[in-house]
Amino acid sequence: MTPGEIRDPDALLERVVTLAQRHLGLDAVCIVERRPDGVHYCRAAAGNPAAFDVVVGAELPPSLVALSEAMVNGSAPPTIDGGRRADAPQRIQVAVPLVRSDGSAYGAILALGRGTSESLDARDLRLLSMSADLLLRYLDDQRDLDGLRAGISMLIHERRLQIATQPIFDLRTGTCIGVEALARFPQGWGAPDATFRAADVAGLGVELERLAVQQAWPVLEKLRPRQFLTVNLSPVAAAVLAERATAYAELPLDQLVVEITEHAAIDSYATLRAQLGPLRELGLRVAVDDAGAGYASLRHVVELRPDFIKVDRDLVHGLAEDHARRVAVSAFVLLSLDLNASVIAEGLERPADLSALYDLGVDAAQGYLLGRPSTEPADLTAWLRRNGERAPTLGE
Ligand code: G
Ligand code: MN
Repeated sequence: MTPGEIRDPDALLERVVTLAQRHLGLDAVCIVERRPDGVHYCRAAAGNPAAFDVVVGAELPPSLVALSEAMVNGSAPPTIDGGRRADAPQRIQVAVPLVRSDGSAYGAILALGRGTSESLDARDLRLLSMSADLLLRYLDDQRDLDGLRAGISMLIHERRLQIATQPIFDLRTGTCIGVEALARFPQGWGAPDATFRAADVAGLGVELERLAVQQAWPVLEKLRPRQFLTVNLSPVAAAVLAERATAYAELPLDQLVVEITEHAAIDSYATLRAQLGPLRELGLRVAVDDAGAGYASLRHVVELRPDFIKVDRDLVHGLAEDHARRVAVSAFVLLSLDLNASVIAEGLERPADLSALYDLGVDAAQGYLLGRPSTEPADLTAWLRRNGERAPTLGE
């Protein structure tokens, strides 16, 4: 499963019961979950479930438990019962089991009606079985999501997030002007980006971002006077954390840069500007991250008036041999002049691209060529010391 594929939970359940009920033309359709404690519980229903004493969010009435249980434990096949039984002469029951992809039972879909079942046939049973298949994908996703949420909660609880730093150098002077804080998770969690996306899906995105900022805090103490620390924040987290930050007067805001990730959609620029505004007045600076990587980057730049434009590595890598990339980077340089911002090239890996950036008037750069992200305190100390002297890899 990739987290992005998880669909809206209850909407799908509602849709399935509604469609099934309309198609079958019966009075009610419901989705039953048999819980580990053996209780048969109605998760969703359409039509008029009350006519059969079925209530969403409550136990199934005793009269339907046997049918549901027969589906769950496989003792009866998918069934159309036309109400020929003496105890329920007028009742029609169509039922199929809900079995997870790992073979474990989840519950059943029950369709209920009054009258006789003459108009119902095997095709109707197939429709209900197909609906069950659809639901199973969702149920599996749901279980994955629960697991994901538990995992992310554990990460946050145990603060298992390390900070790597990566230096940013001024291309004219070779000075280390600042470092970016990059979150690193324990082995098995895959790329940090994916973990943040997963946390978002699990509803824990802001909390995880907050932990990253907290873990990055100690770096601030190591900076020299004019150096900065950048932290990556989604627009939502930036707004939430900005609200809380006003409480901390002791923050060295003039050494802090918030990188607003460019992939993220921004619902309201006005709100974000208003929330960041007071902090920016106190010295907080803002960077637009991954500029040029998505359609929104120009809008971010224009609306947020950042202090830094961080040009995405896809535009930087190979620009020495690519006219179009150079023109695109120049556009950001021009824009930065107008906004009184600085341009930082990201993902610099090749010396040829370094000189091309220099020639285009880009202010600063970051990338494997100048320093790989590192969790070693010694690396950080060495980078921060590079103050004023011209680094051997920079310029001619
Ligand atoms: O979106 P953002 O620019 O914050 O992404 C930073 C990520 O890019 C980090 O995970 C970091 O490890 C990675 N990174 C940093 N420098 C380079 C580089 O020169 N090349 C590549 N491919 N990745 C880099
Ligand atoms: Mn970044």
